[in-house]
Amino acid sequence: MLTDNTQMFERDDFGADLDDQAILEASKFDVNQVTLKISKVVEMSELNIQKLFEIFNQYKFVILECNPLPNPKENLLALEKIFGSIKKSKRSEVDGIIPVENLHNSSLAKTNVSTTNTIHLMHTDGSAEIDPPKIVALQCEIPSHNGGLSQIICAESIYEYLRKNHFQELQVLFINPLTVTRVEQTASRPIFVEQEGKISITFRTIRKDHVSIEIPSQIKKVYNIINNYVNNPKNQLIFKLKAHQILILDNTGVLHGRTSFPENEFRKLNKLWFDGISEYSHRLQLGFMSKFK
Ligand SMILES: O=C(O)CCC(=O)C(=O)O
Ligand SMILES: [Fe+2]
Repeated sequence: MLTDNTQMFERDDFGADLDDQAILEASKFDVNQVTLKISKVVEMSELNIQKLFEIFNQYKFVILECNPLPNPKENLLALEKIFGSIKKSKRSEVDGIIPVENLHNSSLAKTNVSTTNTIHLMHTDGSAEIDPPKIVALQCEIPSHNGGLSQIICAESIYEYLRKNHFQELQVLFINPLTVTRVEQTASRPIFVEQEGKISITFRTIRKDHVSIEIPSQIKKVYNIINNYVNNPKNQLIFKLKAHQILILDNTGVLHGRTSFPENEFRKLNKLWFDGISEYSHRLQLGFMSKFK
């Protein structure tokens, strides 16, 4: 079983040869139920803000579909009012936006899978940061024609899978930390953390890139179980982001990834991180409730 799944994502690693239609159909996910159409973020009505939170709190992600703007980044930046202060990463531009596009053979593409056309395996953002972003927004400016599909899996479904099938291992996950190191940044925390009855996740799939992950021997087995579970397309919600859509994720409540796309296709996303602290914080439900209390 381990080998099957590994082959599945390694095949994708060598080019976008997975059949998009087959993947989308296997996922059987109707993206319309998480999509909210608005004109522009700064003009969102209270009713639409209410709908945004309803979808976000139920699914742990939402897709905002905006009318085209001459400068689409305006919509992305305006989300700060709802999702809290912008958090910068090492790759952020002055406004905080992190460009996500294939940089081919540049030195950045060698250290950052985000700026390649290869598969971005399931992860939470900022796992090497001491304080990872609570919210991640990915705005699609130009989708690729083939591949480049967005993949999501809820932390709660991983937890439920482990609770039913690997109960002992689930317990050790809360105690033993993963240490994730990227260039000069490093952070250590357990995959699942419980605080005041709420559970959050941090996870990164191991691959041959510049992020190193130290896994204590006590959780090696369960780490591999999670790795295989989350990278199996059958367990993922899969869809294609369109131009003018912004995918907004609870970075403590879901893992995300994207399939590969052809080297000769141009695909462009803008990414922005938020800290979740805003006048709307009390309406945001991050992570998921523990079933044990
Ligand atoms: O390219 C995408 O769709 C997602 C990219 C991503 O997850 C990232 O840059 O962290
Ligand atoms: Fe990401």
